[in-house]
Amino acid sequence: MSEAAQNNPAFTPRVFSGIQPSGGLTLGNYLGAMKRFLDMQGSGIETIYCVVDMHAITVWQDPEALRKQTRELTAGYLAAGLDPTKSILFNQSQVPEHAQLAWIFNCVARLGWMNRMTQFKDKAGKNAEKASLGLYAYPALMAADILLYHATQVPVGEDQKQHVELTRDIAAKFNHDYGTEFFPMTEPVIEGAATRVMSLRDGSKKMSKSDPSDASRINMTDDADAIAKKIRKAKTDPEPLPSEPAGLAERPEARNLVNIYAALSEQSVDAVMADVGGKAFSEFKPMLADLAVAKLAPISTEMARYMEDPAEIDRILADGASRARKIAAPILKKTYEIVGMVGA
Ligand code: AQP
Repeated sequence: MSEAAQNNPAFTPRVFSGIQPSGGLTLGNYLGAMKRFLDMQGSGIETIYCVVDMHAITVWQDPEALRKQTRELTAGYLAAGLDPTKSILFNQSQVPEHAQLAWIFNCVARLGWMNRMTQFKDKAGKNAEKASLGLYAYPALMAADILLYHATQVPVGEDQKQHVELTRDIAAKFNHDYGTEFFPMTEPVIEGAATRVMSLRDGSKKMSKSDPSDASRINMTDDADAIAKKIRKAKTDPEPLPSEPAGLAERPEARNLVNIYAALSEQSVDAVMADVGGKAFSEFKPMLADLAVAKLAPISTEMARYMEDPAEIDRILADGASRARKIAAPILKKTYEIVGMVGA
């Protein structure tokens, strides 16, 4: 029995996760999150996936760009293999219960907890006074996204682990304060060789949609030439690849490229090292570029095809939202009753 099921015997197993339409989809989002989402789609557990547009506006988004990015991310989910008849796929703002539950959780979460969130510190940087209140409250909205569906498992990349832990803290405090067992203790699912894909320009920084340097990331819409060029120019060191994974410990850029190779080829890092150990980067980088193009080109072609029919994308999102609301509305109603809201 999975940890999630053991910890939540009273809850039907359910998977929820989301991605922000805050820019184009990156290889990091794909390997760290989306590919994992798709693996869970066929697992027999209900899967709910979201385009979290309300999270995206915690930093400035041009309205026209936000609309495009929302549709493009939806196209990315579909092109990568999400089947909207098997999973629920929708954008967050079409289900207002997310914002409603987030307010309740704003009143449960403690300032001390929020102050420990490293993503806020990273994103607000030195100018925290000018960051939006929404960016600070982001993890409480994320807890609402998850708990609104009583999700027991959340597939995420390594960077979101702290937020899923905060979700558990919020659920536990709510349950304790109101003397109930209403919310589950959600488990993060962080698996695979690429739980933290790093920037191609700096092995100490996460690959990110919003990095000002386009060369730092592979976008899912990049063509074969762009992918090959970015991999060729990726920062590395002058040594050949070691033959044991331990030899990558102090070589973050080399480790990153090997992890990407392992995730794309669905092999363990050990198996990849056995194959490529001893090779120079001048030999390994073209192998990686060929593999990346072979895996990503069909997805980007499909994405472009979906983008030719935005009305169909909007229809899929609206249908997903109405199915999501059928689950969310009764859970919010019960939450209001527990809290003491009259008329709930
Ligand atoms: N580099 C990464 N490696 C592995 N997983 C990653 N994820 C993001 N970057 C990497 C995972 O993708 C999911 C969606 O992330 P998000 O869009 O909600 O926000 P994020 O984590 O802040 O991603 P970005 O790309 O860095 O967006 P911006 O630049 O807008 O902040 C999550 O599961 C995340 O772990």
